[in-house]
Amino acid sequence: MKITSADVIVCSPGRNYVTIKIETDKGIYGLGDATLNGRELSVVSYLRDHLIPCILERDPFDTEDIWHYLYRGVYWRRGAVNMTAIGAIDMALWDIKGKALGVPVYKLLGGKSRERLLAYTHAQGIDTAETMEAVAEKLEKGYKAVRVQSGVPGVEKVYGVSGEAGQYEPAVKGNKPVEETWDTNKYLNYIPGLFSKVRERFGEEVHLLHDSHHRLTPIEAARLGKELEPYHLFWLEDLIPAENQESLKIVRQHTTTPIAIGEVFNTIYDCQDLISNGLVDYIRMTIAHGGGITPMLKVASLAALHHVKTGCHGPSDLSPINLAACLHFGTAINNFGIQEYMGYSDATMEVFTVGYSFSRGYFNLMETPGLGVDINFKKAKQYEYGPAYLPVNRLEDGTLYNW
Ligand code: KDG
Ligand code: MG
Repeated sequence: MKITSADVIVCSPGRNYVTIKIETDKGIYGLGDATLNGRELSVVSYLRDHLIPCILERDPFDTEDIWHYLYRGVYWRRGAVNMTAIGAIDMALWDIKGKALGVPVYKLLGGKSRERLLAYTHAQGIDTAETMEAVAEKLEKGYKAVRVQSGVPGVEKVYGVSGEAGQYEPAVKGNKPVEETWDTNKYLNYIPGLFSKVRERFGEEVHLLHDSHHRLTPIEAARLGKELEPYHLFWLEDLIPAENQESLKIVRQHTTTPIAIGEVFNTIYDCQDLISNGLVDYIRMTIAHGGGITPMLKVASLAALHHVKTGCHGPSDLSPINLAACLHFGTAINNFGIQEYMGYSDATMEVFTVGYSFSRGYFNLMETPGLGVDINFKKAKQYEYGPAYLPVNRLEDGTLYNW
């Protein structure tokens, strides 16, 4: 079998998505998600101008060699744009392999390690009362795990909270990022009380998660982890920006609250030290931004050696193709932890059809060959791309801060 052509589709059914379609001489095609929120067109250009020409005529079954060709062979390694593009190609090749053999991708990755996959969703509100109602609503829908984010008194707009009814979408349409403000002190004073109330009302059984979205220093993170200990979180996510990984030791020395990091990582080298030094409990890397299924199997193997489980990033700013790839990966590996699931807009689900279902807190994979996902090009064309950016963050005195 040979790759004969490939192209990239950019569409915006509710939000921007980039999809690669790779065609073969046997009439089988594969799809991959190449979405990088706020930097979509850079990945499109990288794929069209540089990577696609390198994969023509190759046998799509040679995923290992093609991956190394694109990773080592280009000389310039790592980076979000590069690895998202490689990830999309790798995903599409696994899709082709599954379709060619008539089996779902998970069967090629080790087979079935579990019947269904635990997922967590997001509950958010502008204040404690609204957040509690949002949690209640998710539990009524059958979710077993809920990420709780709330507006903080005295802070105008907080990560994870939309301020309007409906799905939270941080990327704002326009030609440059909007600005938000942040106050760590107000946040740290508020969050433990919120979780105390959530536990008191909803009991011990529900898994609770929280995302600090890279906003704390190590010692502030240590304080938050410690103060949240009585509420037994499933995980506390992205407490600190993870460039300086040594600093996670400070957090670890002070708290038993489980730590999840890695949604912005794109190679195994970004998480190697964190995992092998026992500094995280869950690795958040996802298939699209982690360079594809091929390298993520290696991340999972490394993680398994150190008691670390997966918790793949699965926001609505990655398409259902990435989610499907995460579910095949999660079905096959032994150390699956949990899958993030925000749900998708009706417009998104008009464009993509999927081979998984979601019920009462768990995903079930169908036995569709390949990744089990498709895209409707006619519909996709009706939703035109428009630039959208993630916000930037400033402290109240104007200092630029982590978003
Ligand atoms: O594009 C950025 C979002 O995907 C990110 O802000 C979402 O932190 C996030 C999460 O945990 O889903
Ligand atoms: Mg996050």
